[in-house]
Amino acid sequence: MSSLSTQVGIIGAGPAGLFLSRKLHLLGIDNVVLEHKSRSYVENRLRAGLLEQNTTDMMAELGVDHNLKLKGLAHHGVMLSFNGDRVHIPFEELTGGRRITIYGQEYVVRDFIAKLVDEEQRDIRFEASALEIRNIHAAKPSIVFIEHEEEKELMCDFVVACDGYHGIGRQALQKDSYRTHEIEYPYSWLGILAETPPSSDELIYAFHEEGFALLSYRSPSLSRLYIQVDNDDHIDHWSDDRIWQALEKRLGSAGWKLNTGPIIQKSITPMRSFMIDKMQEGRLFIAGDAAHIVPPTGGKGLNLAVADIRILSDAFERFYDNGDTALLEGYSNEALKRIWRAQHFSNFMTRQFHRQFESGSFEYQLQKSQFDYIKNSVAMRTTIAENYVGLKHID
Ligand code: RFL
Ligand code: PHB
Repeated sequence: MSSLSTQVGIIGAGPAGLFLSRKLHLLGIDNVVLEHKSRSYVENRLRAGLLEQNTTDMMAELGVDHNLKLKGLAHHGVMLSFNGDRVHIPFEELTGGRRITIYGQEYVVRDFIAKLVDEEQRDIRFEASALEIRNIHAAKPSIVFIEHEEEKELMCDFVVACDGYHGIGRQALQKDSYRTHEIEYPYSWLGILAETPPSSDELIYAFHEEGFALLSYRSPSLSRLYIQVDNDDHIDHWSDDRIWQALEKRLGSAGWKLNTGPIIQKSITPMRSFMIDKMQEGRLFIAGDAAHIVPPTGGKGLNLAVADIRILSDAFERFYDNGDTALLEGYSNEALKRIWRAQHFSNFMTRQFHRQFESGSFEYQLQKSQFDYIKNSVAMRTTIAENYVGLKHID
């Protein structure tokens, strides 16, 4: 088996792997990224859209914010709706000027790959699948991977698994050494991308008796919208007309009109909360979706992945600077504080805005009463605003 070596071996070229690779490179730490899909596949994977200020600040620090500055859309507030009754949450006013940027994850990924591969010819290997992580308790762990049908071994000082929920990294942790938490919600999101100008300047999260709906966008001429569907529903049951009717009804409020247009992409995603409470063992570190999934209602997944990378890259910086392992050993505990906060907020937004209970039932009345409280209380609106934009520090 042919062998190569680096300081940090990274599995996965999603946001976590790409942010980490760039940051380590700027710190002078050699790294190789193995990505099992093709470049065009990862560049066109449609997912998140909402970037916290912590994330856009890090893109600026990494020098990958040129297109973000040109095309990112500043998002100053959000609209929440309950059966057509709306309340506005103005972020900047409630959080001392912090804000959100709407910029698709697919654009973030393309910008990083252009920087790393086209500009800097770095060692990012697409269609290279990690098969096994070896010797995580030894001084030189390795990743066995397959590329062009040939098995190879990447020798490293450290392995970082940024390989998403279905990756192999988590499986390499000793089975009974950590706890797993998981909730499967009894609904999914049907998401569409449509060639039509957004019908609102701000995102709208709506509870409706027929189910949740979310209005978001990607550009002044592209809208991104989601509706709640059943877990066993199928995309073929949803004609374009049926989707637009559902959106119109669920997002509707007096005097407001939904813009429609050609739907260019549609897919269904199940909603789940998932996490492990230990993200390191020996010289293996787990980051991003590989360690935690939040339902997308809080817009936190990508932002959490980036937050993990900030903590981990600071720890590598310290280690390669003076051999101090304290920050590496503290990585998991440090990252978990923000992960729990995001789990809580995402779970709250999910339960608050999805339909799960009969109208008039006890649980429904709780949802309704909580919405009325949001409308009536600046304190509650502030709580939502500061969680939504993301806390700067969590101690
Ligand atoms: P990713 O993006 O899944 O990347 C993991 C990469 O690892 C590769 N891989 C392997 N490579 C080599 N060998 C192997 N054995 C491998 N196994 C896997 C995979 O091919 C892949 O390229 O994880 P990462 O980097 O942790 O990033 C996480 C984010 O992608 C995710 O949290 C967000 O998309 C979640 N999310 C949202 N997050 C936000 O912050 N704001 C949002 O507005 C938001 N909206 C969303 C979302 C996710 C959604 N879906 C589809 C789940 C909306 C939706 C609908
Ligand atoms: C998106 O624009 O894709 C998006 C926005 C907010 C969310 C989830 C997804 O909470």
